[in-house]
This record gives sequence, structure tokens and C-alpha cells, in this order.
Amino acid sequence: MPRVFSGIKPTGDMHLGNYVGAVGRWVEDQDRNDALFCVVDLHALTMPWDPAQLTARTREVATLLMAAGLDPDRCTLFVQSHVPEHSVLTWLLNNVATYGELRRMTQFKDKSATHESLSVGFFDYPVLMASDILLYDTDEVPVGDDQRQHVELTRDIAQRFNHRFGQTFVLPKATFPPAGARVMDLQNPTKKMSKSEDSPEGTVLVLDDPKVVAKKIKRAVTDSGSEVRYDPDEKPGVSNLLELHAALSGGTIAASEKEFAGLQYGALKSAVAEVTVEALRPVRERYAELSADPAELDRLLAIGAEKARSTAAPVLERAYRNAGLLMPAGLRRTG
Ligand code: AQP
Repeated sequence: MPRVFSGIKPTGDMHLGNYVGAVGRWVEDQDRNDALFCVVDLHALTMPWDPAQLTARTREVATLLMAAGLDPDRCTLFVQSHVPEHSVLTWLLNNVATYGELRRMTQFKDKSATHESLSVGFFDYPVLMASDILLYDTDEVPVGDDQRQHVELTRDIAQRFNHRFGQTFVLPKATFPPAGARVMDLQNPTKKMSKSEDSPEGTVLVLDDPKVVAKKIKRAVTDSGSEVRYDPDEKPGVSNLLELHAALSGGTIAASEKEFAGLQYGALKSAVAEVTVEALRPVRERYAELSADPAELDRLLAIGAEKARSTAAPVLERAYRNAGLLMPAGLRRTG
């Protein structure tokens, strides 16, 4: 079975973009693949953070992943910092990745245009992400479109390492949903919906009350004219709603476009509100049950970390050995 790995940052409340672009697909992947999913808390350190909030959000995101349908018996679900191999491999790969290629990452270019003192960690986080993926001999990485460039960088780093030191890493490929790979902010449909942007009206949270979900969608910014047509350049607001409708009703964008051809924007918004509320309702209900037992969550995450380490440790050993680092006699290096 192909090995699948992906992760989500505990940087804020999980939103509809995370659900459609990534988490909803992970739930399907767990039965078709040998799958590992991770709350990537070390990535949350790359921008300023509040320690108590980070702890709470790490538990919240892990609980939400289970509420969405990830089952620790059918996949490996864990927290990144519980598996030290991620940080250890990052140091090795830091010496294979180049300054120039990290400087060309779009997210770095965007953030450095608006933030004066970005951390070294922020600059380096694509290498941490490469380590996350390569540590598990990953074949497929189900992500949203914003992560495309980072998975390409991961392949470049892996190829360079293999070329220099012999076959070590599997080359992963990113996979994207046919609709909803980049869910846009409902109030600003030229920007992606994101946890860390301050756009409460434009961001549908997975835990929003159904009435709030419906209200946000019905108030979504649409485009001039009145024709329902898929055209992301000319009609970004309507196209975003069509993508959401297709993704959440299990159809294609073309089928949704046909269904609403000749109708008003209001009809499309009502239908999107309905499919969204119905998709999120069970997640919200299950979250309320699961969050009542944090000790059980911690127990399941500890089991997940052990399972993840048993896969990661031999890959790290392979990388260290091939790079010429002396093996300690009789010791597991990261034991
Ligand atoms: N708008 C989106 N549409 C589709 N997929 C998305 N993803 C994120 N936003 C969208 C995918 O969700 C997974 C987890 O990503 P993340 O934890 O990086 O989420 P975020 O909302 O992007 O978080 P931040 O903190 O707000 O990050 P920045 O500042 O980088 O935007 C990934 O597979 C991602 O592609």
C-alpha cells in the first residue's frame, strides 16, 4: 500500500479550507493507504506563539482530526514534537538544502515583505517539512495547493541527497483534491482562507455554530454581474463557492456549474451553506464527545508517537549512515 503522510499546524482554529483541501481527504486515505497524520507543532513555533495556547491548540487540533474521522486504529496519528527524529533529520538536510532555494519560497517572500524580523525557523521551515515527509518513506502527500512548492522542494532535496550519498529517500509526490485545493477567504476571494489571517467573517471554522456557518456563506462577497460561471480570474467569489459546492457534494465543478446555470447567486449560496453545514455537523458533534476525555487523547497520541518512531528511526539511521556519520556501537542513535 502506498505510504501517505501529511500534517496540520496548531496555529489557530481549523477552517473549511483545511477540511476540504486536506483533512477530509485524509479520512478517505486512511483505508486505502498506510497513512500517518501529524499535528505539526514544531511548525507552529516559526511565528511568535503563546505557550499555553499552543498546548491547548495542539490537543484541540488532534481531537478535531479524530472528530473528522481519523481513527488511531486505522492510521498513525501523532504530534510532531513527540518524534525527535523530525528535528534531527532537519539538521542533516539543512546542509543539503541551499539558502537560494529557501529564499525563493513564495511563503517566505510574502511574509518577509510584511514582517521585519522573521525567525530563522520561519526561513527554514520548508526543510523541517521535507524531513517530516522523507522520514516515513512517503509516497504521497495529500495537501492544499499552498503546499505544492514545499513538496517540490522536498523532492529536490531528496534527489540531491540520493545523488550525493546513494539511494536513501523515497521521492514523494503531492496530491490535491479535484475541487477545493485552494479555498478562498469568503470576504476576500483573491486570498486563501487561512488560520492565521484575521478575517473572522471570511473564514468558516469547522467548529462554528451551523447558523454562523450559513450566515458567513450567505454574506460571501460575490462578483459583479449575475451569471453563475466558473472563472477564477473574472469571478473569484462565485468560483470559490462552486468549488466548495463540488467538493462538499462529491461532484465535479462542471456539474455544479451546470446545476446553477441561469440561477441567482442567492441559490448557489443557499446550496453551499446547506452542504457545508451538513458536512461539518458530525465533526462538531463528535468533537464535543471526544474533548470530554483529554487523558484518552493523550494516551492515543503516545501510542501514535511510538508507532511513528518505529518507522522514522530506521530511515534516520539510513540517512546518517549514508552521509558518513559514525554509528555508535550497539546504540540506537535517537533512542
Ligand atoms: N485555504 C485552503 N484551501 C485548501 N487547503 C488549505 N490548507 C490550508 N489552507 C487551505 C491545507 O490544510 C493543511 C494544513 O495547513 P496549515 O496547517 O498550514 O493551515 P493554514 O490555514 O494555512 O495555517 P496558517 O497558520 O494560517 O498558515 P499560513 O500562514 O501558512 O497560511 C495543508 O495541507 C494546507 O495545504
